[in-house]
Amino acid sequence: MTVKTIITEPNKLLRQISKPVENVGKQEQQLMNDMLDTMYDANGIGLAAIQIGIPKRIIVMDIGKEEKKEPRYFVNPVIINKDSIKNRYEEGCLSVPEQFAEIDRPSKCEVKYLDYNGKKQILMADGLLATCIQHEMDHLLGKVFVEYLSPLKRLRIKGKMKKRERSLQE
Ligand code: GNR
Ligand code: NI
Repeated sequence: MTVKTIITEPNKLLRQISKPVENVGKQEQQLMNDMLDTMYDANGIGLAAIQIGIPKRIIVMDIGKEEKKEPRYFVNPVIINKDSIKNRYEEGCLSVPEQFAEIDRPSKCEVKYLDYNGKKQILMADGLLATCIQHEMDHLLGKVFVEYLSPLKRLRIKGKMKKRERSLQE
């Protein structure tokens, strides 16, 4: 169990496409443990492996209340169905620290994946869970939520990120 460094924008690794995992073994479980530690440490509700620099199709998530942990693990997730109705959420990303924006995504999605033990699962997600799964799956395709924004909004976030970077270096 180790807290890893989360990669932040701008970094080419975040554009990399993650590869499916061949089997869920000790190494993958170790990675999932580290990802969960890293996510909890950063107070996030989800994390994709690429955010700690590993281009594997693995996601961890916990949208539960702080008191009781409800970790979820998704290996090789595939969305098999999504609602045509959209839902708007104010999203943030641990790779774009302290920046938030409203994003529309399908309000529900059905996802098939392998769990922590390599067992096949199907989940019908809605609400924040559906939003978070889609946000994480974008990371697996090298996509970050700011790419949904207008060029102007993106530019503003870029500027704020630079400013934040400078203030942290002082
Ligand atoms: O911690 C996170 N919160 C969040 C809030 C709304 C929509 C998506 C997210 S995911 C984010 C963690 C993260 O960056 N995962 O990739
Ligand atoms: Ni993110």
